[in-house]
Amino acid sequence: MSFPAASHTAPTLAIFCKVVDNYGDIGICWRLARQLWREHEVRVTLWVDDLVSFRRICPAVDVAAEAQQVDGVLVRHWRSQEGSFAPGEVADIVIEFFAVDIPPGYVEAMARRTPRPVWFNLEGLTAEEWVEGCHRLPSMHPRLKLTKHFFFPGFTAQTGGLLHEAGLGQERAAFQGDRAAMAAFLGRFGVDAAEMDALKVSLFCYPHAPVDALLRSWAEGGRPVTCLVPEGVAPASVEAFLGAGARAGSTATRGALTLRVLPFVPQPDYDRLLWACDLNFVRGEDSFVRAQWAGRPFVWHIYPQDEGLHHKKLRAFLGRYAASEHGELDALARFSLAWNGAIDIDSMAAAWADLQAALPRIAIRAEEWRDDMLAHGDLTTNLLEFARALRLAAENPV
Ligand code: TRH
Repeated sequence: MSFPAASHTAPTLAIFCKVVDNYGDIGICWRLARQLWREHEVRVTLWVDDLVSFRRICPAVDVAAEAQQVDGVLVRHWRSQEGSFAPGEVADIVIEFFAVDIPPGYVEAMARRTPRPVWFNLEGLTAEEWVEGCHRLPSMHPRLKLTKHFFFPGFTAQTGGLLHEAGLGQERAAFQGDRAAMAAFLGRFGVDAAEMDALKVSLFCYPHAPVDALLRSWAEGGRPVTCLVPEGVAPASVEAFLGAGARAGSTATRGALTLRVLPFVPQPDYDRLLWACDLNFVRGEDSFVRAQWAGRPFVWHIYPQDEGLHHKKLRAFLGRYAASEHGELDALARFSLAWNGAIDIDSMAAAWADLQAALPRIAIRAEEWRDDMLAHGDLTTNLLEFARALRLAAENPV
């Protein structure tokens, strides 16, 4: 249970993560935790409320363990808000993910600790402009002598950037440059040699996406399509297409479309899936970002929010990614808006035909965008630099 000895005074860091009803939040926190340890030797404690969901993206997790070491990270089962903590148990840097409520006993201990920890609220990703004004803003605790700072991921230099591991680009380029490796990887899911020449599409979306219409367009289209869909995604549409229950390994071909159901794969394999496909349908936050690093065309299904707020966020992203100066990307913008129910379209087949025709141009944009995003540095390094600056400022008050 003890940490590997750190050779220097790397800080300790605690992340508090609630899984809510999907995998995205733990997906992001787990990625962040691993990178902090691997690349910065930060000793991380990841508090997480739902180990069963965690295990789906990281099979090494023991769902019965109160505390366990996984990939250099101390994972603790966050069971309740109860309990008291000693100041010595508090990390140098404390991150609440998405404004979760940290246990009050832990917050009290933060206030009693010397020096007080650097405290961040790591927010959700949005392309909206207001984020630049709120990134790094402080917020005083109403009662205790503690200040929390907002940290926003984002797509511009005035935000915290995006999570990106060192070496990811080289790994991706090597994989995408090796057709045999991609064929072997996809072969694990039953994709055969002939399908390697089809348009390979991965499909990850929320249940309300118009999947039936899209599958029909692919089946009736002129170009062979192989669609790879993780188990449990769009189950009604997938089962209707298969004409049977959908399990990992289920497959059917109708017209030009072969559909294959995949197991829910561990996170590193999900990256490979995105790298190996010609087009990726992604959702939420983490798969959305991973699709951007894949450098391949993607369609985003945004997490639905009240009062259509998600449509505003979707338009803000499309405004950056598929802006009018990239007029050739209109097909992508239109398809994405329709996929998310932000506009009505007469025909999915026509929207798909337009998108398919634009794929070569979108592929160029995907690489361009990836390079632009990398220029902002990576979120983990940006966050640590900000923590260091805050610590320095606290030690040397003006
Ligand atoms: O699970 P999501 O819908 O997450 C969402 C978002 O994070 C959203 O912002 C949040 O508010 C909401 O949950 C509650 O989609 P997302 O973000 O893409 O996360 C999925 C994770 O699962 C991501 O880390 C990739 C991973 N994954 C695998 O590891 N294997 C797989 O086979 C698949 C399909 C996904």
